Amino acid sequence: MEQRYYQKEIETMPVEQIKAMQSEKLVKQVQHVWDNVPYYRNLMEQKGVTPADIKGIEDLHKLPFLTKSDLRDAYPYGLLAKPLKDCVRIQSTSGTTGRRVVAFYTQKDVDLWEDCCARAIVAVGGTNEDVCQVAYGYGLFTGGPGLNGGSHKVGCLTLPMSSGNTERQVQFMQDLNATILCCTPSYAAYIGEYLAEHGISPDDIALKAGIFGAEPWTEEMRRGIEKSLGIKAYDIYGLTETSGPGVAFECSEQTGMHINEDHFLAEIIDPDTGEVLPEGSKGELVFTALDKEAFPLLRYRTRDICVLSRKKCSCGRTLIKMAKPMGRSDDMLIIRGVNVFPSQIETVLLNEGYQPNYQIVVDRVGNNDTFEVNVEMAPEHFSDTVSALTALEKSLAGALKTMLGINPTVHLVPPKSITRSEGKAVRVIDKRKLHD
Ligand code: DLL
Repeated sequence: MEQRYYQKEIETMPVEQIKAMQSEKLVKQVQHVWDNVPYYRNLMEQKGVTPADIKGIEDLHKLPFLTKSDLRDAYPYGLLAKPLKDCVRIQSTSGTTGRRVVAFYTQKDVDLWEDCCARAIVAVGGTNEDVCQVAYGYGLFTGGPGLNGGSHKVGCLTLPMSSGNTERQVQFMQDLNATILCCTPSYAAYIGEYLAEHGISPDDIALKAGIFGAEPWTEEMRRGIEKSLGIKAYDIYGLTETSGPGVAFECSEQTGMHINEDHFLAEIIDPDTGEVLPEGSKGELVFTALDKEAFPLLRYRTRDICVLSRKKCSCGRTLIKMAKPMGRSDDMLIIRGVNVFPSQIETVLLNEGYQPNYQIVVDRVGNNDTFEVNVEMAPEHFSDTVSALTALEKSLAGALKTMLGINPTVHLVPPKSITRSEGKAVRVIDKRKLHD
């Protein structure tokens, strides 16, 4: 693919220059927060740090962390760094895990966020000749508004579909020749399934690329989506607290996401000790927003577990890359004392020829954890005999045991019996929490 960039000078800037730029911005941002956010100033004072101690990115480690619980304590205005009259927008998380985060934006914040999304669209080959179908949710969720803004900046014809109503999605996709699809990977997989069921082949649609994120997904799932939609599937990462999608985006190499380092300074820390880890280590991702005016979080702990790499990228971008996050440390299940990530289970299922339609059910009976994985059968698994089905379940349980180290009970369930998601998929039902 011919390489195009949305902001070439930044995206291909020599690393030393990016670092110098980050240092300069960090010094200013720390002063801005100190002057305007008493909550964070108080955390700095508790740690005995003042803005004078922060002379560049080498001093970043001196600053205190911010966590989700700080966001809860400070809800809704406690971390706001600009008067409300200067803010033009809020976005928010769904709050399904008990944390509702409200993020504020000035017009400049919206503008820079949309630039980040525009970089992602151009990186997958998007131009003003493209038709970009945005099937992330619109509203408080950042997916729809972020990609919508990026698509406008690139000059694509934007289809602001929002999520859901798959029949209408496919109708517009065909009638208006959509070339780029933006949605969660689980919804993309569902659209692929819908096309196959309705006898629509990937050759009947004009899609060439997809920008999928907002939840963890595996390489195996990428290959499945690419095949079912006849496209290249690219990852995009972000979180409401740091603006939304576009903190990092994938390029033609498809080996991880470039972090928009001119706006976001990334660190990897040991989640238990808070110690900063060297490049290449696996740990918790921490972000410092360098340009945000209204909601400028410093050293924000994302809980996402991943690895950073400065390996040279064939796309020419010099921005550091993050690997696909393997899940959040708070998504990690501890079953019978063993750490289990839903993404590991997904990898096994797809390798064994199943679709990524599954649900993990964990419960506690007496002092023992029960661990069940419900997986939809594929048509080739249908059999008249119970013993054939039992053999398949046993074989899949064996493959999962090899990956995880513990033995699940596998239930093969009829196709379509697991609810499809139009947004983020619900993979885990942990009944142990209900008893606590
Ligand atoms: O999910 C923002 C977004 C929208 C990103 C659209 C990409 C596309 P939140 O709802 O605040 O924001 O959830 C943020 O989702 O901390 C990760 O755990 C997870 N996440 C986001 N992108 C990815 C990804 C949006 N590409 C949380 N891979 C983050 C894995 C992701 N996990």
